[in-house]
Amino acid sequence: MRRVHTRTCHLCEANCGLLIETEGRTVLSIKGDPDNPLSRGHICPKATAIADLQDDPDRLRTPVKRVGEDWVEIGWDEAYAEIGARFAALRAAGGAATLYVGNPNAHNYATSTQTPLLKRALGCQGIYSASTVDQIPHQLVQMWMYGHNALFPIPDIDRTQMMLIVGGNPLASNGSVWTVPDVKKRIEALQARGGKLVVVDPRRTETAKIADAHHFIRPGMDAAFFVALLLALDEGGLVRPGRLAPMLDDGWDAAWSALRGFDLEACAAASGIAADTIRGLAAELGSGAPAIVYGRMGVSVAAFGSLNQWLIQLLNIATGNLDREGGAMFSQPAVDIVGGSGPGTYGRFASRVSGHPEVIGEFPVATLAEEILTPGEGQIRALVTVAGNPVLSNPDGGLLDRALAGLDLMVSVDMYVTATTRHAHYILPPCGPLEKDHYPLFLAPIAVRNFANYSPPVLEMTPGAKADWEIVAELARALAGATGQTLPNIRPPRETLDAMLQRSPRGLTLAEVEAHPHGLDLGALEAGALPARLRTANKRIACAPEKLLADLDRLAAALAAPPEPGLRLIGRRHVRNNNSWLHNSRRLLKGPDRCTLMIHPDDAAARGIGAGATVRVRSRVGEVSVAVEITDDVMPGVVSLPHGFGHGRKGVKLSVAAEKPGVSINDLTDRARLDPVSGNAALTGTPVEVEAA
Ligand SMILES: Nc1nc2c(c(=O)[nH]1)N[C@H]1C(S)=C(S)[C@@H](COP(=O)(O)OP(=O)(O)OC[C@H]3O[C@@H](n4cnc5c(=O)[nH]c(N)nc54)[C@H](O)[C@@H]3O)O[C@H]1N2
Ligand SMILES: Nc1nc2c(c(=O)[nH]1)N[C@H]1C(S)=C(S)[C@@H](COP(=O)(O)OP(=O)(O)OC[C@H]3O[C@@H](n4cnc5c(=O)[nH]c(N)nc54)[C@H](O)[C@@H]3O)O[C@H]1N2
Ligand code: SF4
Ligand SMILES: [Mo]
Repeated sequence: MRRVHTRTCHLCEANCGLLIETEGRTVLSIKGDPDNPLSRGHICPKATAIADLQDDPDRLRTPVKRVGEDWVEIGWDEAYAEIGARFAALRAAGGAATLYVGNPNAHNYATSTQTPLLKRALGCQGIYSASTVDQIPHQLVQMWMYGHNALFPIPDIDRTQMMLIVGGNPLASNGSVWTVPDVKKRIEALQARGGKLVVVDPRRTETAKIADAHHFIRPGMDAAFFVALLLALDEGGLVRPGRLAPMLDDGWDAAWSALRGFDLEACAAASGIAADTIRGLAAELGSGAPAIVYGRMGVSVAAFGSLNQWLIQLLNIATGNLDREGGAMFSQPAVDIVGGSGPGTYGRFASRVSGHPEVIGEFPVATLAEEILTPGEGQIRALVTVAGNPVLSNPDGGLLDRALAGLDLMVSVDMYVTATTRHAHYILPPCGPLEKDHYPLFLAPIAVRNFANYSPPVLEMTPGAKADWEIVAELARALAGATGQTLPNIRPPRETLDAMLQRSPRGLTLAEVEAHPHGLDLGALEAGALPARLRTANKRIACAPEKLLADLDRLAAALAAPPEPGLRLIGRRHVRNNNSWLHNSRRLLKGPDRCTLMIHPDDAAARGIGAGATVRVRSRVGEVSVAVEITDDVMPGVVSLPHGFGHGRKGVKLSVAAEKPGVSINDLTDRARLDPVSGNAALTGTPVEVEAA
């Protein structure tokens, strides 16, 4: 029988509504849902690949155990028992264990209800996750300024007149830390009403190409650019927080006295953007019309990631655009994570080898390899990964690769044998993507409208299969049982979700949400939401968190140092890829090889490199060989390589991806380069040498 199912796409942050037509277990089509109030029918090529994922013969359907270089199938109970026994022995011998949680967990509410118990069973103090190669600076700055790490300001693109995007490429990524499906149409609407989009990026990206203006910036120098923008506002008498003024604490003046110690011209020169261009941008941002500054991956995965996110907040406050229609706004989601969880933590304990402070219970992934490789009490000897591929996604993946190979116990909850999971002793695969329910727990709160949408499973679960949350829950109990711990009984995630909905200020039930299969629209974001949402003790915005104010000295030192010569490597995303996975879908793989090194014609000529040549790219930690793409879309002195490739490693079982395996940018990125405040890896701006192979 043919049926059309409504569903929220779980692949990226955009949360598009889908219409999935099935006949039995066959997916006939996947289309955008025109009646979804948030995505309005938008869809990207990745969504159709959900069917490929569901049917992929390479996708593991049963647990497997590694015996030498072979994988043998094993029953669930046997797997849990063996893992439990090995874990108990390892713990008895004093070995430490930890957890790595990957990006797909942000799109899986059910698993997130279980991972805290897995952490507890493993006995680890802090965990590792994709957050420290991604958005942790946002969360840290929000925790310090607004009192809760999940108080994300959301760019109100639909009502703004001026949007400045720094280090984000929503035309490829479909938005990040910003659920904004159909972003291209929203940008076009902004332009049609006389508004303007300006992009600051070392590459003329897909977004830059449709923007009203684009400015190249020297990788890693955004903090200097933001300081220059603030100084230009000050110089022009445009610092006008207006109705925000009573909400600002004493830090506001402290921040300005520190900022005024910088020189606008020197900051502009360091960023590579002319001072007068910056003055022009300040005039537009400070005009009084609704305006937004938004910064994403390019400014987060940088050595000044936290400083950048702080300076962005100051810009939106200085121009009176925080918590205002058409500015950076705060949501009132159906499930209120802010009200329902603690604010987040910092520095309660530190990482063993390098002493990095814990941030919201996490250690920097940049330190995972050293924690595995450095002997001593607390050395990590066991690792569980849940939906993560750190060998390809973490800095100095080559070293991590070698570190994982030496673990005494590694268990991966994943459906593929990847660059990472090939080191596992056991892989526990979840059911197919269409066999799970879905609620965008972490993404609805960052959407451009308040909305809720629950999707039941499209297909019945295959007998013997399990959802991720069940695997994580059962694994946690197996580990706990083997080491004499008891964990609470398993509570079905649907029940937890229903309780979270009911506890939140809107007081919805899951049944009420489910009654709206196309999504429940809870209205536009409301101006003036912040005072009731602020979680700081004094109910004011903490404008100059101590660690950030102090970090301005590091910026000053960087500005005083002579610029280092040589090329800088940056990353890139493509609309047909998703991090390191979805590379095994033939329909997404179509077209020319996307894993190329973009290089400016002048830089290519200076090295005698011709079009299509294969080059060697070398950094402090590694080397790759890759074909070049000569283009003036990258600024001189900058080269760009996409991340997520590198499927050619021995033992990876991704037969389609293997046709165009590419190389991993993270064999070049350096774990020693990170933002010391948040521990986020500085993936961007890696110094590299490029030469003809
Ligand atoms: N140089 C560089 N590195 C980067 C980035 C960059 O821009 N440049 N981006 C960073 C960012 S933003 C992120 S978020 C990280 C991502 O880093 P990770 O989360 O470590 O890696 P992913 O590539 O997302 O891999 C996801 C894994 O989960 C598996 N998987 C997918 N869906 C499911 C599921 O439903 N259940 C289970 N159990 N497994 C599943 C896939 O098979 C894959 O192995 O990479 C980061 N790394
Ligand atoms: N198609 C697709 N969509 C995705 C993903 C994917 O892999 N593929 N991944 C998802 C995930 S996990 C995330 S976190 C988001 C990320 O979403 P975005 O942040 O929008 O995506 P990126 O393409 O990483 O954009 C970063 C931009 O920063 C620029 N950049 C690099 N270095 C610098 C710098 O020093 N300064 C400045 N100003 N810019 C710099 C890069 O050229 C790039 O254009 O995308 C999500 N959506
Ligand atoms: S933009 Fe993201 S959410 Fe929308 S269809 Fe594509 S992958 Fe899915
Ligand atoms: Mo991400």
